Parts: sequence; structure tokens; C-alpha cells
Amino acid sequence: MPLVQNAKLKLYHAARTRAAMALWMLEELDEPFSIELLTLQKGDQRKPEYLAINPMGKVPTLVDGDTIVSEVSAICCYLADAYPKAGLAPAVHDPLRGPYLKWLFYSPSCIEPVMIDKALSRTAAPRTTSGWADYDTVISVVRDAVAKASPYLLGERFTAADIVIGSALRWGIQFKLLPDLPEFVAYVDLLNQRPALQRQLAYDASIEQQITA
Ligand SMILES: N[C@@H](CCC(=O)N[C@@H](CS)C(=O)NCC(=O)O)C(=O)O
Repeated sequence: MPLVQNAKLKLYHAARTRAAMALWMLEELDEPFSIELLTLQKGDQRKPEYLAINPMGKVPTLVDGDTIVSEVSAICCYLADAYPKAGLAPAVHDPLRGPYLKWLFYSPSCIEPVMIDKALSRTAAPRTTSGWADYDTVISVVRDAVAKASPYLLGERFTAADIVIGSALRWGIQFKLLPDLPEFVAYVDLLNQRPALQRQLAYDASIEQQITA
């Protein structure tokens, strides 16, 4: 892990959160970065100095020099474009850019809301009112895409969209909020083999040990 103190790239991170996706993304980039660890249980995310960069008081937040980005998909989108050497995004005029952006934002816009409805046993808003569809439709759309993945969503090329969609599927299956369809399991298993994801998981496991020690 190119973890370097005072690096230009800094991730505000907390273990076992959506920030894991931003950390995985940074690991894929292979650029030096530093981590500012927040302990959510202690309320670090509501301290004035953190609210100044993320007024919602949520992790993750990425700082890159003078640029501040929050929202996981926006962070992944930003990093892939700002550090193109890693090849994690199709270029703006590449025909694959459309599906890339769609999958990058499909997770927070559609998959997360239906998972949260399920987790809270909440009656879903009518699909004509909400910005997403009913659970079965949302899942079947992503299932079709994953079934066609060869091996990644956009074909041979791994992109930031795989980080966001793959993470949603991994957590959804783990917490039984998504069905463990063979297509989902095969795709998640493939992503689990990525050394960058393994480094992120090892880092989060180590900080969790420190918090609980
Ligand atoms: N829409 C945000 C969601 C971030 C989020 O909900 N983070 C949670 C952890 S998974 C958090 O910071 N919770 C602390 C709190 O709300 O106090 C994103 O995609 O980055």
C-alpha cells in the first residue's frame, strides 16, 4: 500500500463503512496517499473541522490538494479521471463511457435504496415517485449486466464501476439484502482476487482490531 504521511491525496476513512470503496479505489491507483482515520462511534464525523469539509458528517471524503470530493461514486469517478494512468475509466468520448457512468451511479441511486428498504422492512415508495424501480427490477437489471460481464462489467477492462457495483453486491449478499445468485457470487469471487481489494480488506481488519483492542 503506498500509504505516505502528508501525501497530496488524503482519504477520511472509517472501518466497516462505505469508505472501503474509496480505499479500494486508491489501492487500485497505486498513487501515494494518506489516511485520516475517523471513529464514528466517538462522533469524529460531527466535529466542526470535519463538517467543514463534509457538512453531512459522512465518510468518506477525499482531499486532493485543493480539491475536496465526497460521495463514494463521485470520489471513484474523480480519481479515475484525475489519475488516468491507472486506466480505471473509459475516456469521455469512448462509447463505453456511457455504461461506465451508468454503473458507477446505479449503485447509490438504485441498489442502495432497495437494500435499505429491505433492511428496514420498509414499504417501498411507488416506483413512479421514487428515483429507482421496485426491488426485483433493480436486481434483475444488475443481474443481466453481471451475467454478461466478461469478466468485468465493461468487458476485459476493470474499471471503477466494478469497485462500486462489486462492493454493493458483496455487502448485499453478506448481509442477506441481495439474493446470492450464481452470477453475483461468481462476479464477487472474481473481484475478491484483486490484490488491491485484499490490501483494503487487510487494512480495515487491522484498524478494527485496534478499535476493539
Ligand atoms: N452517500 C454517501 C453515504 C456515506 C455514508 O452513509 N457513510 C456512513 C458510513 S457507511 C457514515 O458516514 N455514517 C456516519 C453518520 O451518519 O454519522 C456516500 O456515498 O459516500
